[in-house]
Amino acid sequence: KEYNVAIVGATGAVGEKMLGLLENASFPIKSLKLLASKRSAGKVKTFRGRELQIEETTEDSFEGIDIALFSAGGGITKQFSPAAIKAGAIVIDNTSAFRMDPETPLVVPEVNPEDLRKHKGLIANPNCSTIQMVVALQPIREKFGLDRVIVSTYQAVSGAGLHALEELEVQTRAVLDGEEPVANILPCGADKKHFPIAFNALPQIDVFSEGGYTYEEWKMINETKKIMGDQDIKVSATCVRIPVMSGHSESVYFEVDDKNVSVADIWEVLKDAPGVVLQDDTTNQVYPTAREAVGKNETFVGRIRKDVDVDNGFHMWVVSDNLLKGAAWNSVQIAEKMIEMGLL
Ligand code: 11C
Repeated sequence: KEYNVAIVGATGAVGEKMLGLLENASFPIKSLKLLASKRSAGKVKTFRGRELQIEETTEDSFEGIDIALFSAGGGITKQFSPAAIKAGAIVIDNTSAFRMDPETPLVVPEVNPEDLRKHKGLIANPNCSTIQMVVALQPIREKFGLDRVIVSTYQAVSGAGLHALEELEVQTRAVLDGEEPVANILPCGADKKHFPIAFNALPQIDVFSEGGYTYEEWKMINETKKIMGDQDIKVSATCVRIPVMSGHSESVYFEVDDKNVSVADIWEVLKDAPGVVLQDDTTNQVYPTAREAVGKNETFVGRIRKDVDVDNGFHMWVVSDNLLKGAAWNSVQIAEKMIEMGLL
């Protein structure tokens, strides 16, 4: 079978990566439709040597579409996904619109592919910072049990979109030229105040919510439990934006159920884990960095060490390309997995 695919949000940071990944998708693509807002309609992109014109997304855009990859903001998903599903498409949605909806599977193919079978037309792609963390934690959890996670993130600016990337660039130049950096977007376009990201670290991603945590932090907490299918795992998060273009890094502290686990045991599990690349040799300064992870689909793990005081506690450093495994690749991978499982 060959598939008719649509990308909704084709001009965004994630949409562009989806286009790039579909060039080499493992499944046959019969046609590709690029959809965006009215403003972008008429622009041209190249796919497999052919020029494709971007069309405005409307309710009639999905006739004959088998797979619709949405990444244009939650409002667009809410507005157009019902029409896509009605037209017979499977929607794979990269926004937070339906992630916590009990009827909607929230899937990372390395962790919970079986949840794909429960879909009702829409599958949600988790938040970028959650995806890379669960890819690294799941193999450990399967072998040794997982009781608790405390994560601090070092998140790249591309997570906030192309305009935020431009803001980082302009501010960096301004500071180097001895000027005052002007902030219009970060830490969060929807919030009242803005602070420079250049040469800075901002302990706010998304707006603040319950208990003094931001939405980004709640996403990491709630999505981890849903993907792992275990509401009892204790999860807490602090999400920080740093002046890196792409590649999210995370310091992950976790406690396993088994008290006799060693670092070597964790290495053994992670060295062959799906989607994981172990880079952990401190004597030779081998560990993952954001710069090296960019452009790759895997999640890189290093700096694994035992906690100084807690027998079953460990620390690790987890890095991945937030626009690839954190977004575009996980979405395309869901489509590939569904085809492999006979669901599409
Ligand atoms: C960031 N994690 O780095 C966010 C971007 O829920 O899909 C992704 C937001 C989302 O800013």
